Amino acid sequence: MARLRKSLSQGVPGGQGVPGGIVRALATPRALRVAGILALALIGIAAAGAVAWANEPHPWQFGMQAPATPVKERIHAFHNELLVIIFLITIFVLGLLVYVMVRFNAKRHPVPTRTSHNPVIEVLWTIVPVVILVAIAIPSFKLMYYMDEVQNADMTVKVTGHQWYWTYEYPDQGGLTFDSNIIQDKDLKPGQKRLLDVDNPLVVPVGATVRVQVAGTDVIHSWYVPSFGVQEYAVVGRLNETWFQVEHEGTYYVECNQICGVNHAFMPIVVKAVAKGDFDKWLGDAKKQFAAAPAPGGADANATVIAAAADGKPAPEKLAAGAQE
Ligand SMILES: [Cu+2]
Repeated sequence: MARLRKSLSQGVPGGQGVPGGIVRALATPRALRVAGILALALIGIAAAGAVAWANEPHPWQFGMQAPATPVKERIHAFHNELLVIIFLITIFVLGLLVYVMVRFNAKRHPVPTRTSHNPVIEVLWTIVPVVILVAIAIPSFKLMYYMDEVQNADMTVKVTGHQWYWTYEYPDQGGLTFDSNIIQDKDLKPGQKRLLDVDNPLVVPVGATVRVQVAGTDVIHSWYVPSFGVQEYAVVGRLNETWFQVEHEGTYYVECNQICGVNHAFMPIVVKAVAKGDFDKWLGDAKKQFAAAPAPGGADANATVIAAAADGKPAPEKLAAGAQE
């Protein structure tokens, strides 16, 4: 660094162009060694991220969770494209700043020029950013519309946010409905994740296109699964829609993503993506387990979760007890 400072203060032989002192300073064996170590560390971090199958938050997590749906894959790809653009712009601006500091400092350039306008540069610095923004906007809108709506869904799941738990409903399955509550610390079994595991996770088949409808009954919550690229607000009186198609079997752990009151941190989301056969088996069991979930106003397929929850639907323990009646 001392060498770099000295080179900078000495200025540039020849007076014009790229400061040769900086180039010399950056080419020293020590600087090259440091750059090499940094590059290796970056490659290591990138490789670790690619290998680890992150489907839950990890301590000191770096970067986004690994994608499990086509939407999230596209979000990753777009993110990486933007990183390249941002990197190039930042390097360009940094280069300009360094050039100005070296070439036009008071010592080297005691008599400032009186230039106040340069039409060519002014047009360029208007047009070029516009072109860059349009180039970013086109894939951005494409992705937004791709995420927005799905035409041919294989199944529908309705998610309702409450203070402070979630209700899942399968309207295509005779209105199968159940609540998903956090497992309290004292009830955790070995292997269960504190603050992340729930009693009844949402189960979906791998490969199926799932339409997700999200609603709320009290305050705003947010149903959020980063590996799916899904984040949808649960708002009273609104039915928001999104979709996902999970490509990898696994359990995805997340949490509500909109501050919704004192127990906001205690309404995790667990989505299990299982093979089609396992899903059918689970469906059979779940229908029996939650059969006596009499949604007030009729347990038909059209009974909405909103109505059920607003009328004070019983807790899962009660539901299970009711099933034995
Ligand atoms: Cu919340």
